[in-house]
This record gives sequence, C-alpha cells and structure tokens, in this order.
Amino acid sequence: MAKKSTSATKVTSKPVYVLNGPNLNLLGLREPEIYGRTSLADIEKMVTAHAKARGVTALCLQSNHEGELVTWIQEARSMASGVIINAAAYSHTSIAIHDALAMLDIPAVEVHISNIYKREEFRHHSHVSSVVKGVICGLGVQGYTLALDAILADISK
Ligand code: DHK
Repeated sequence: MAKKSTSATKVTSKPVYVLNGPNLNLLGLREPEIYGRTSLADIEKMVTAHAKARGVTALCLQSNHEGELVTWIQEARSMASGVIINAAAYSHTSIAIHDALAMLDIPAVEVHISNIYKREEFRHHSHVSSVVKGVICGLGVQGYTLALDAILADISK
C-alpha cells in the first residue's frame, strides 16, 4: 500500500519560490501604517523557517524589475515545486507577469500584505489573480506562510 506523506516526510525536493516585486525591499520602513513594520528580511526568515518545519525549502527573491520577475517565473517551471508571488504594483499593470504565470503547471499563490480592495481603485484589479490557484490579501505578512501551506496542501494531494 502506498505510504501517505506526512509533514515529516519530504513532500518535494524542489524549493518553493517566494517572489517579491517592486518596493517590497523597503518593507518595515515603507508606509508602516499600511504594510506594517516587518522587514522583507524578517518575512524571508519566517517563510524559510516555516518551510523547513514542513520539510521543504524556500527560495526567496526580490526585484524592482519586471523582466527579472518574469525570468524567475520562467525558471520556476522546471526548478520549483510552487510559487508564492507578491508582484506588488506590477500586479496591477503587468501582462508580462500574467503571461509568465499562465505557463506554470505548478501551484502559484498571489499574496498582498494589504487589503487591495480597501485601497485606491487602481489597486482593485490584479492581472495575477486569474492565473494563480488562489489569492491571499489583507492578512499582513502572515499571508506568506498561509500561501506556503496552501501550496504544500496542493502538491501533497
Ligand atoms: C504591495 C504593493 O507594493 C502595492 O503596489 C500593491 C501590495 C499592494 C501589498 O499589499 O502587498 O498595490
């Protein structure tokens, strides 16, 4: 009989890519009343520890450049077991990121720290949402670990 995988069993040897877009390198300093006081380095430590406790690895990358994010999403097609993406302002503008995500056949989850629907109207549409498995929005930095759990639940099915 096939053995069911548990949290102690390795679900996958490929990392989950955690991609953060423009201006998120300044988290902690940037508009803390909206984004909180946690730095990107602390978020990355938190996700890395969460992944380790679940027997997987996280590869955390941040860029202010749209094309670099596209390249990492393309790379994830063969190198990653899943993708967590906060494309930040590019969520609202980037067809290139939409198209790259549409080519993935691994689970991807979109994260927004703030609740974009409670903010300016130009943030209410995301080009990312229609090409990912799910969206976590407005739950603060905890959204990243929730997204990781959602990816692991999906790939252990
Ligand atoms: C982060 C950004 O930088 C904004 O451009 C998005 C997102 C919202 C967030 O909440 O994480 O509109």
